[in-house]
Amino acid sequence: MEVTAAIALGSNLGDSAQILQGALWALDHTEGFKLVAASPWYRTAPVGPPQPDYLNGCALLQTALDPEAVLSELLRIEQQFGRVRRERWGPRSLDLDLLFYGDRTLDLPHLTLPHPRMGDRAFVLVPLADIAPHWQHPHTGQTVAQRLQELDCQGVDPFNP
Ligand code: A4P
Ligand code: MG
Repeated sequence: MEVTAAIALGSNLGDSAQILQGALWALDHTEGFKLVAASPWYRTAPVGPPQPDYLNGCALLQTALDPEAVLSELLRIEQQFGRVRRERWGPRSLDLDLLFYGDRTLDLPHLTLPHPRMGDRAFVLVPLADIAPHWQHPHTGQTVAQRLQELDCQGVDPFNP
């Protein structure tokens, strides 16, 4: 059965606009994924240690792969775009997070669904609201649009190349 999954894309090292565009292309051309929506890009102030601004966006996929297989494809694409893991929350050429997989909840050592920090982050919820405003969080019952109204969206600005 096909499920709709949401991916958060982020980059703040290298030519971020080109990297994110390439990552979207890779998602669309991954066996087992069908890219069904992509948000505009946003320029966002960094959360965490001081580092350059990010470009962030979100995409929706339809897939019959299970959540762990989706995550391994995301890690493969990150590596393809030169991701080198250094410090947690540090700068990265490409970060792909699995935000949700339908309304599935999961708590494995390497995969938590929905993504545990998505609800606190305007840089995730602003683009997600462009493509999935009515998705409902399985724990809180809030939609993306409802949660976004409670967040401060300063530092998340439309990106015009
Ligand atoms: N993992 C568990 N659950 C998931 C999931 N739902 N999706 C595990 C993706 N990965 C998940 O991730 C570490 C491990 O988390 C993965 O190997 C996977 O098994 P990582 O990408 O190596 O580490 P990270 O991204 O540095 O850490 P983390 O905790 O994922 O950081 P975040 O939460 O992604 O934050 N500021 C702005 N403005 N924009 C950003 O995009 N991003 C971060 C990173 C910090 N500040 C930012 C941004
Ligand atoms: Mg990550």
